[in-house]
Amino acid sequence: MFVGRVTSLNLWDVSFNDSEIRSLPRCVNDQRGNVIAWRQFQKLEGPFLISATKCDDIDNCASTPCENEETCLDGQDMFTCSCMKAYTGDRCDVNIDDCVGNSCQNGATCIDEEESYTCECRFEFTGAFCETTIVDGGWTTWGIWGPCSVTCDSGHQVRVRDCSDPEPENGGAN
Ligand SMILES: [Ca+2]
Ligand SMILES: [Ca+2]
Repeated sequence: MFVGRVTSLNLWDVSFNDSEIRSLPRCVNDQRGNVIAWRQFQKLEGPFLISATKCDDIDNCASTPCENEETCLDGQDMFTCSCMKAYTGDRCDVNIDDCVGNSCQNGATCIDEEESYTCECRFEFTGAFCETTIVDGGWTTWGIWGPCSVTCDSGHQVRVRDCSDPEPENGGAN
């Protein structure tokens, strides 16, 4: 029983001398054995481990197996995806987690993107990393009453307060 790896086999019903064997063209599809050609042998069932040779190989990248427009490298009976950008995995289908070691602050949620991330802030924070606290303006206490507009009958008096305690900051209410 044959044990091993068969990568090519052609059988002829004539014998060749050494120089004729050496002169047989390689990787030419129409130059095949007239008893059995590799193309037929490939279809036989047996205890063989058959793999395509350079001569039989196809473009394994033809089906564009790599995702996210990453580069496919054709190999012998295989392909390799070369992930240069934001992805990893055998088919460049796994988005690299850019949230690892992220700089989002104050309990923000990190949103992974392509070669970057964004911070989704809790409501009282803002900034790219949610590092800035939003301060809503607050009322001061009332000032003292002003003078009455008349000396008798009905008049009016004025007192004021401002929205400045604290001053609104970073987009807070005012
Ligand atoms: Ca190939
Ligand atoms: Ca990512």
